[in-house]
Formats: sequence, C-alpha cells, structure tokens
Amino acid sequence: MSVNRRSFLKQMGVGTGGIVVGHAYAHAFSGTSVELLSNQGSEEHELPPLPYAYDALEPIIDEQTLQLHHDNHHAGYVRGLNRAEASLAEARNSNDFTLVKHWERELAFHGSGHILHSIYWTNISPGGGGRPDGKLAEKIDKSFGSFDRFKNQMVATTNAVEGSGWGVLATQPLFNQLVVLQAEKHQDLTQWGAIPLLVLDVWEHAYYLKYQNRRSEYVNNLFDIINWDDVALRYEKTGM
Ligand code: MN3
Repeated sequence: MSVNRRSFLKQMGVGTGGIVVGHAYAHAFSGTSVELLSNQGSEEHELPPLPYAYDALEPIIDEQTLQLHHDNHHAGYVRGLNRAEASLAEARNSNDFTLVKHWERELAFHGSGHILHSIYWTNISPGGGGRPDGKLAEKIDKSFGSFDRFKNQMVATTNAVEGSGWGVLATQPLFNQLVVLQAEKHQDLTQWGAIPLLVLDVWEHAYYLKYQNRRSEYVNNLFDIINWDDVALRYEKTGM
C-alpha cells in the first residue's frame, strides 16, 4: 500500500490500524479538504477495514447487517469503482469510447458509494450519541437555527429519500454554510462542491433485516450512535 493510499484512508478517518475515534486521530488529518477527494492515481482502491467489531453497534445495528453491509455491499462498490476506472483506462488506451456513457455512470455510482460508506463507518461508533459542541455546534446553530431544528430536518430529509439513498449533512464552502441534502442512490441530488460530514445510509440493506419497513425507527436510533467527534473533525478539516 503506497503512502498516498494510506494517507487517503487516514484522512477518510478509517485508518489501517483498527479503531480510530475522537481526538486520537486528529493527527491523521493533515491536509486540506480537497485532498479528501483527490485523484488517487492509477492504484486500485481498497475496502477500508471496519473500525470496530461487527457486533459493536448492537442493538441499534445488528451484527449480521453490519457484516453483510461492509463485507459485501461496500466491497462491491470498491470492486465496481476499480472496474470502471480500469475500463476507462482501457478505453483511453484503445481510443474506443463506445461504452464511455456506461463506465462514466459506473464511476459516479460506485465511486460515490465507496466514499459515502467510508464516511458512514466512522460517523457511527459504539459510545456515540449526544450532540456536537464547539465550532461545529456554532455552525449548525448559524445554518439551521438550532441543533434541534437541524436534527428535525436531517431526520425528515433522510426518511423522505425516495428509494435507495442517503441523508447528508455537508459543508458547502462555495456558500460558506452547512446544508442538508438527500442523495438518491449514491450520486444523485447533490450540490457541486459540497463536502459530506455526516451521512446516514437508508438503502434497505442498511436496516431491513432488523427494522423491516420501519426506516424512521432506524434513522432515529442512528442518532444514539453518531460519533460527533468524527463529524466535528471532518468539519474542522474543511477550514470553514
Ligand atoms: Mn449501504
């Protein structure tokens, strides 16, 4: 694994040495927000290890769901991203862009899936919950009126995702504000330039084994395991 790849994973907060929580991994954040999403060159992307045990988020997220979600679903997005990049490289080599529309769609879908899941694993943790403090709390108050108003919008937004997707709290540096967005699938309905801080997965694979059709119960319960230290570090890193 190259230094670049390791550094990228650390910046994503997923590290290579197991659990990384709270200020202990502040040192891993050394670059700018842009580096979080920078081109990693021609290397293959890798599935980051889950930063806790499969049963660590019980009872809110059950062991079987977490294992399937990480080892199968997230791994599939990593494979899909590598396949799309390899296919586009082959298209450039042969100057045959017949299937470029397909591979560009795959690049957006799987690339966004890999990014969002890598953030999601670190956004939740055993011992999470509560509410943010410090600069992030101030910015939430300024952008949404109060934490409770933000939470109400975040919950409603996430519950209302049509089909498979995500609720997303992001910084929008171009507007100097925080914004709550929906993502349909992984890549639709964003604002260009937004940097995700907190992402809540509401694909059925994230909750259906335990919660069946009760998406809103799952979303409400997620707030009991949100790792606000991770969200705050992501916010600090944007320099806003
Ligand atoms: Mn998922």
